[in-house]
Amino acid sequence: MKSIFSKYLSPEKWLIRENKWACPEELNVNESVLTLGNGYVGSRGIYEEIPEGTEPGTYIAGVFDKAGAMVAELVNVPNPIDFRIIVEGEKLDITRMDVLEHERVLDLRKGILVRRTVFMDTKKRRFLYESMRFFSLFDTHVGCMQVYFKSLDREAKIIIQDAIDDSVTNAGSILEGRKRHTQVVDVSSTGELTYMCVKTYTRKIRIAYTSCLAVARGRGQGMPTLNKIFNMSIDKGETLRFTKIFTIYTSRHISQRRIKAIALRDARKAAHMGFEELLGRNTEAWRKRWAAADILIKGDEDVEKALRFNIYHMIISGKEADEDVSIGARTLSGEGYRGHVFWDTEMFLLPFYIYTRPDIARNLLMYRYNRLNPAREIAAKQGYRGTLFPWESADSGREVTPPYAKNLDGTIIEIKTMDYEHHIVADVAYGVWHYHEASKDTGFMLRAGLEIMFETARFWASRVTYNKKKKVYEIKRAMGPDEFHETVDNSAYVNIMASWNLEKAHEYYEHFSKTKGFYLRRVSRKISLSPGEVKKWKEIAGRIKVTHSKTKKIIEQFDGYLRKRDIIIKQFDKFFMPILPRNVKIRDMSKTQLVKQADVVMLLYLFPEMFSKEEAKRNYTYYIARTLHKSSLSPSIHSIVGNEVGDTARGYILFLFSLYADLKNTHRNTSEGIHAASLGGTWQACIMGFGGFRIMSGMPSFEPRLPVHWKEMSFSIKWRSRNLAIRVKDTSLEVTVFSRKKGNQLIKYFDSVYKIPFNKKITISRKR
Ligand code: IFM
Repeated sequence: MKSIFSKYLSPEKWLIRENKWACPEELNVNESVLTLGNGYVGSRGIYEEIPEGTEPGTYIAGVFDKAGAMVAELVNVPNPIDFRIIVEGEKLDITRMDVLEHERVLDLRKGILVRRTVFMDTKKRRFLYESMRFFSLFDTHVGCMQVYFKSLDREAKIIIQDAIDDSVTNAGSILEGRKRHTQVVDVSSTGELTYMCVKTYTRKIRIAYTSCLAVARGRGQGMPTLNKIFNMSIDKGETLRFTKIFTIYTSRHISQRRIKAIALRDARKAAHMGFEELLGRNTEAWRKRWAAADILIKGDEDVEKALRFNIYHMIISGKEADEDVSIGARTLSGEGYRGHVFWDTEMFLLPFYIYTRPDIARNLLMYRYNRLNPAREIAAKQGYRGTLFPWESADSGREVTPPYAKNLDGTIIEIKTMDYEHHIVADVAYGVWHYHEASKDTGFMLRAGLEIMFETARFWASRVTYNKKKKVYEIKRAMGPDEFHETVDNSAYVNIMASWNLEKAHEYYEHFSKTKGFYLRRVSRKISLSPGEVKKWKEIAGRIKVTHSKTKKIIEQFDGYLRKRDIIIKQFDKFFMPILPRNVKIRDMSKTQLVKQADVVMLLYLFPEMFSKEEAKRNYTYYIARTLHKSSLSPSIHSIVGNEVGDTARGYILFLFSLYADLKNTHRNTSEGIHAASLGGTWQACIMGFGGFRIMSGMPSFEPRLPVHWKEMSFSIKWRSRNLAIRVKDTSLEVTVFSRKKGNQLIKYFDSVYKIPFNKKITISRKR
């Protein structure tokens, strides 16, 4: 792209390109893919002129509303990216005018979106339109957009329309139709700034916008204008420059009384700084984020770039310094799943933040902690003790799973996940354990982590039933990750996770009673926990039923699974992904052994020390032949386990499928937003899968298995206040431990443990 903005762009390996204008089917997909954001706000990659069929989406972390919806949903707030040029009666519009040249580029390294389009009107006059915008990662309330407009053939009269469009609506699921969640409560202008404040209907959250538009001719000084619609004339060959700087604040963190004053004050500061300075601060913030998060792959530049795309979307989804928001299943890039938070966060996304931005990981867990009370209410309502996190969560922490949804075959079905997918309880506990194990953040455990661990264990102790005859504890009528089988008894995933949760809570209790007795007593008092109750957890944990099939020598996914109709998948699509056998209907899935997503295989991944290599291989081999991967959460986990058990070719294909989930729209629904779990799963498939990184016996352990054509992979992980720079090669591991504290770092490489001195590059080698 030869653009006025080219000078800002990073090298090609950081650029995602839209080379041709998105045809109607791709329009909304590309809007998700090219989303900009900074954790605070997400803004879909729309065309500024708002063409027909576009789905503008601006979402602010934590801003939900319920007006007209079955359940609370992420609000599509007014859109600040609305800028139109009308040339003598014809709107510059990618869907209406002839487009002679077009390109958009998302710069992953800097979080900027650049566009260059040459339009031709009905009188065959050509116009060059170039734009660039970003939502600052440094000044997270600030966004900037610059537009250059040039008349290439003749002089022309033009009308400019600039807006913060408050008429946007949530697209509405197929169930309810479009709905608007905000109403304007204040519009005014002061000095060079326009101000608009809207209020959400049910939650009454105020969202305040300021905007400052400056217009310049050629290289001239920009003149601010308060006009939203105005006429101009442009000479042949002349260029006009429009610079829009806007700010967004909500009353989530600022009192309603002060919001206007703060918004205007900061808007003035931003306007004073100007485009270049704001861009510089944004670029520097991105540089720091990438320093911790980048993964370099020698031998496959395409994969490296696609991986960066996945990481980019996680960077723009993680909010700093906010213990009250989490990340929805479609991030802040679309309205899929109404912005709700699932187990996707703790099991798929959290590891990325744990190892690159532990403060954000901690926030995500604090979001759950701050919603323990509603979760206690959910447990009590279902007749249990402790805490039962909602299957789908929004702002309040109450259950927001909608009662109906669209099934894979397009039919509308009743949803049961909220009544049975109780594994969410142990998933959150697993997240707490994972974060603590990698960070040793004792402060977090004392403030929040222990309470989560104890209340989740308490839930399971009340959820199990004792089978006197068999002398085992059972969990009846639950649902594992494989949602094809809705209410099953003794799901292996649920039972093993429950057992692990009980065991871990007991272990933490013992450990902290010895090391931090005062604090432990405080937590225990708060939740009326007695040593007797904790002892019982241990007893239950050891006797929870998990069925192993003697004939097949595998774990049975749930009671009676192996008696279901056995169907082996034999056909695959162009991505080598399984095709549903013709003679099976989606509605009959529960009668078969077909699996939707990693269930038993998920356990193999989560508990590497629990299963021998042979066991892992047997189970993987059985289940992979029956798994349809009808969830974006599935391929990455199967890739990791496949790679570990020697199914490397398929492991790599599954990795690619996860890697390109959104770039290639492989699930055909990227238009509804980026698949968050796939982002995190892809990251884990690299670091945990190919890098072979796990926590073993409390230390970082590596058993790398790189794809054959990858020469090396380099990445960093944060480990207990240290930074480990890792370079993985076929037969060696290079480690540098950056640390302020002296002392060796123990690292396991295959079967041996090495003492790595700090601040020194060490290479460990092995024979092939
Ligand atoms: O959490 C997942 C679930 O496991 C499968 N269906 C989609 C949900 C949101 O991604």
